[in-house]
Amino acid sequence: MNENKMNINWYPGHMAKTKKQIMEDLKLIDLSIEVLDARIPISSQNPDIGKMIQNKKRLVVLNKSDLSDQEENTKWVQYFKKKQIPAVLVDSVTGKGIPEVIKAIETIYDKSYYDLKGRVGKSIRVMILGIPNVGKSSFINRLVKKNIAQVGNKPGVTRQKQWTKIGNKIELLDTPGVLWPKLNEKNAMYLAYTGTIKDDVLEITEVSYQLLRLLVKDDKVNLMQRYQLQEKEWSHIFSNHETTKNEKIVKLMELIGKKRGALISKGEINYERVAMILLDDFRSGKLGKITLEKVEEK
Ligand SMILES: Nc1nc2c(ncn2[C@@H]2O[C@H](COP(=O)(O)OP(=O)(O)OP(=O)(O)O)[C@@H](O)[C@H]2O)c(=O)[nH]1
Ligand SMILES: [Mg+2]
Repeated sequence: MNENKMNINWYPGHMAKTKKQIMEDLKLIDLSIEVLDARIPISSQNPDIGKMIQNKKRLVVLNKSDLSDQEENTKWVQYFKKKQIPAVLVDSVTGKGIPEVIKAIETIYDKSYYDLKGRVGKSIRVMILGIPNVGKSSFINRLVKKNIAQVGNKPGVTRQKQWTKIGNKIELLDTPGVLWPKLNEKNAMYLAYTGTIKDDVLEITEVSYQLLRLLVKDDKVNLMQRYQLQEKEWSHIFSNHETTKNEKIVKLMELIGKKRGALISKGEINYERVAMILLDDFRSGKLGKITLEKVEEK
């Protein structure tokens, strides 16, 4: 992997400014909701979040849980619970999990909190935080049940603080805080697989190749099904003692390419095309529900 390509400057020059803005906004709120990608709950988390929100209450939303493995989802909820952080599984496209989020917010801020703060009858003030593309806007739209935030858009430049009421107990700061992920080599690759790091800054054949390496280990069944691979085709590649692991993965890419007709001419494989197919299939969930970061590894 090319080192220069890995060390992407996500928000050149804006990082300090963004952080300052978030720190300002955080002063106004009671509870921060951290939106994570359920397929990569660690790599999609900002490592400084704990320090940033300090003694504020926290809630984790494991978003895109429709794309991740159900068993792993449950394990991740337990993982955060052990750290005293309530976590809720959400699919912000369909709105699954949203009622549970509202319930969780209300549970975190029970009546005693307001009595203590002398804020009886006041609303809970909430802010959404998360790295780019994790689904903050989609989640906010679901939470307030209308399209106030623009999905798929880049964070805006000018901004006015606006609070949106959710029911009669919750007030939401309508601008989410965009955090930066930690970009060590491993995290960066996970973020590339999920499409958080844009393909034009990384070599897509390399990203796809590395993803396939991972999938071969844990998700053989998904690959076999999606590309209609035969067991004997698989073992022909993987039982060959004369090829290296790298060569085996390339052979598998070629096989998938043949199955999909991703050819340049005369049977020559179009690797870039295969790479696109694999990445699209993974990101859209066509390869099945797959969690890349497992709790056991943490
Ligand atoms: N399958 C699935 N897709 C989702 C979910 N939430 C968001 N998406 C998709 O993820 C992409 C990014 O969603 P956004 O809501 O724009 O993400 P964001 O965090 O606001 O992104 P920025 O504003 O760029 O920081 C869009 O294509 C959404 O449709 C989810 O729960 N499941
Ligand atoms: Mg957004």
